[in-house]
Amino acid sequence: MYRTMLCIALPAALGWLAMPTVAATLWTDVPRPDDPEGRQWIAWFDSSSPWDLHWVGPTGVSLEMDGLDFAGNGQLYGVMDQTFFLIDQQTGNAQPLGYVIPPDPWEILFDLSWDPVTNTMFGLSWRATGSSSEHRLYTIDLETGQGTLYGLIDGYTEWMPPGGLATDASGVRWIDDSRHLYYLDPVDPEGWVVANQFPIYHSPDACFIGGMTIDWAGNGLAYHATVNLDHNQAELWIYDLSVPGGNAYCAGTIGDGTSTLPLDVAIQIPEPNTLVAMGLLLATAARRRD
Ligand SMILES: [Ca+2]
Repeated sequence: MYRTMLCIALPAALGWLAMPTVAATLWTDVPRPDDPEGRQWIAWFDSSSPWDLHWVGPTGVSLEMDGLDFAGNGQLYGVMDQTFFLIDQQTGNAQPLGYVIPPDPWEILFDLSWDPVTNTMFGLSWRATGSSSEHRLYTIDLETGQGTLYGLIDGYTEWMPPGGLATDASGVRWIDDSRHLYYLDPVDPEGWVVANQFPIYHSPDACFIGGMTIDWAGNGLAYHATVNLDHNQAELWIYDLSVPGGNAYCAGTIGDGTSTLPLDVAIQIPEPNTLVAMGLLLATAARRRD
């Protein structure tokens, strides 16, 4: 509880009370503290109480997923390093489907994001060699896991990788660095994707390498799982993208905040449930027009 209060106290003064209160269900992959084998588990939580994890089951993979997202088919997918997984939502088991890119010690995938406009899974990678680094976007085949290079990100000046990739309802892709969010332009003929800094300040604390998702079918808020290095704990941050320059706050620790390493904290929302609801609404509307 002390950790949770520590997390909330400062952002509250920055506008927390003005934030919308509609909650989302978020999924993550973290080591379960009371698992004697120390395995990685799939879990879900409510965005209003991220410390209260509901355990699904162990992934069977030795390391944590770097990214998670649901596709339009209702399935949950994950990526770890270069491998793409299908994750069983009842057991937590992660089945490897294939490599997004060939195994490579210099390039790893950091997050996934389902694009609801093009119905395509995207992956964000970081390739670092010496003092230079590149950030790349791939499209990913849901059956084979194979990636196709979509574009190189330009305008992102941090050497470190962006931790999160998320797509909003209009198909705009967002990434984050340790302090800011960026929105991406569509890929240009030269294969570049320009990153534009969004004037939202993440936190006075040092946070980096997490996972990000946007509740594009619901309240439009962006949720970012991150490790706060000043507090040395895993936290959930929430951004209101409709208010430029304002409204970012910490909702609390993820689990007890102590069991998550930086690469572990990818979160996603169960978008398919909303898709089904939207489909029913559209079908009903169509019948009324007939
Ligand atoms: Ca994501």
